[in-house]
Amino acid sequence: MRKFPHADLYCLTAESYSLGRTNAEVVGEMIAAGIQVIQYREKDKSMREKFQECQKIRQMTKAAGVTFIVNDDVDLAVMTGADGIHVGQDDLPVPDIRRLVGEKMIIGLSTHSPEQAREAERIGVDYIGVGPIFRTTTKKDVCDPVGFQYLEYVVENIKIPVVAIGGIKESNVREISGRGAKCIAMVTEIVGAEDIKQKIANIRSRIRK
Ligand code: 3NM
Repeated sequence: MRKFPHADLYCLTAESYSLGRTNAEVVGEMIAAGIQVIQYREKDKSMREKFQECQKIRQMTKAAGVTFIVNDDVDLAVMTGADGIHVGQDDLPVPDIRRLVGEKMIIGLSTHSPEQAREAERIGVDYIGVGPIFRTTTKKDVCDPVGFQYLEYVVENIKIPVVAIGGIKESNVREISGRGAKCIAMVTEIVGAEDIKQKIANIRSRIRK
């Protein structure tokens, strides 16, 4: 079985929310805080820039033993030796991506309904994103919040790993972990924190209490 690591938090990059820091700088802070899964997600850069950033972040994550996942761009994931690729419902079909990337690469899929979650399991996705739990403006064209009902459905019925995402903050994270989500993803709450290490420590103390 392909390995999506056990991880309490799943961090994503977004330079425009990072208070002037580069994606690589932010990733360095995340690694220093002990984050185990990092996704490169960057909507506003050229392919060449993204390639160069992913090469650097791949080096950093590899040295630290951190799982590195690339959003959307299968070519970028393959060419930089990422551990995984994350796609959405309107991206290339997962079985076709699987043929291209082979059995070892992790494939993650964003899902927004029980039907999509069951289909993800059927076609061999390694983990699903479940969201948006709360309203978020970080992802453009995202659907309305799916709320707790869909989260509770996947926790009870889906066997592959689940990553809750969308509008999750230090202030509401316990509502998510308390409903059985083992892995929680945040973008702006973490990249937009002045002190990323302290923010991650605060979030963890909320999850574990
Ligand atoms: N995917 P923030 S919501 C990247 O529902 C992403 O699939 C979502 O950003 C989904 O933590 C989202 O800043 C953005 O709300 C989450």
